[in-house]
Amino acid sequence: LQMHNALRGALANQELLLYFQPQHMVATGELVGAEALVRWQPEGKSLVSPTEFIPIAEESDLIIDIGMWVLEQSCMYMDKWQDMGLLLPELSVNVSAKQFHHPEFAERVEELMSRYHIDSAMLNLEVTESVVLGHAEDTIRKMEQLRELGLRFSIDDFGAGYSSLSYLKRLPVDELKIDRSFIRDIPRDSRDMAIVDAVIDLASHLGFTVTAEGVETRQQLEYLKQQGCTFYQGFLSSKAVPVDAMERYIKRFQ
Ligand code: G
Ligand code: G
Ligand code: MN
Ligand code: NA
Repeated sequence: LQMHNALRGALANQELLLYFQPQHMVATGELVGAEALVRWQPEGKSLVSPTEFIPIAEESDLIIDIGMWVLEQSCMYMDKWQDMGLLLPELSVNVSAKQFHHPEFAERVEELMSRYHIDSAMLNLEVTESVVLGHAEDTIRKMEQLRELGLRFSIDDFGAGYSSLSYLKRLPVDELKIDRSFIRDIPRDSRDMAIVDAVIDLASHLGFTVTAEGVETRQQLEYLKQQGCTFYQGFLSSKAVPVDAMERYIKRFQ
């Protein structure tokens, strides 16, 4: 409860900030986008990781306010970067299930895109499979509505949560993000490699792209290249970095 109240204050006192982790094409290494990742910088204290505060925010509607703040900041930076001539093709934003199911979510996304001159092709929304639990019809309808505008959807942490192939069959998504727990032990763990191969195959047959998360070594990248994985992110190219470092990163790649 203490952390919850402090978090509520954090939004009001502008103690939240966005970091960005670059995403690259596996085959060519080109910069294709970034994932926006929230951080909390309490006054006079060190940076707090979202793995500590997002679960607390998820316990109440605070996650909706934080999520909409992240989405607005993401749109604001994309607009700013376009004005600066910085070319980042796409930004991926995490959306929690509660936020997605808010009755005004789609309208608010449309409104932000229009206010910040965001071409819908520049915005990718990451949801976890839990987004469909108990709301399958509503989820599919809302995703279709947003995809008609040109937005894309990824299933985040794929394989780690409530994975069900029946959701995969019905959800109108564009991409699977392979959870980094399956990447970490490549090339030592042959089971992980079998799973990664199968997910890439499955995605390709379903017409989805695949992003591998948590790529840390050249061998892992080489393996993903052999298997035909589309995109990757991870410490091999960069950890999540603050805005100024992300701007330098984009410049370096164009
Ligand atoms: O950047 P880091 O690896 O510490 O992020 C940890 C986790 O926190 C990520 O896996 C992500 O799912 C979650 N997270 C980060 N930013 C956001 C956000 O803006 N919204 C939501 N819902 N989750 C986020
Ligand atoms: O949305 P998601 O939960 O996937 O957020 C990404 C998380 O993974 C962040 O907390 C980030 O710090 C972490 N991360 C990103 N790249 C790597 C990596 O290469 N290795 C490890 N161990 N963690 C990573
Ligand atoms: Mn994510
Ligand atoms: Na993830």
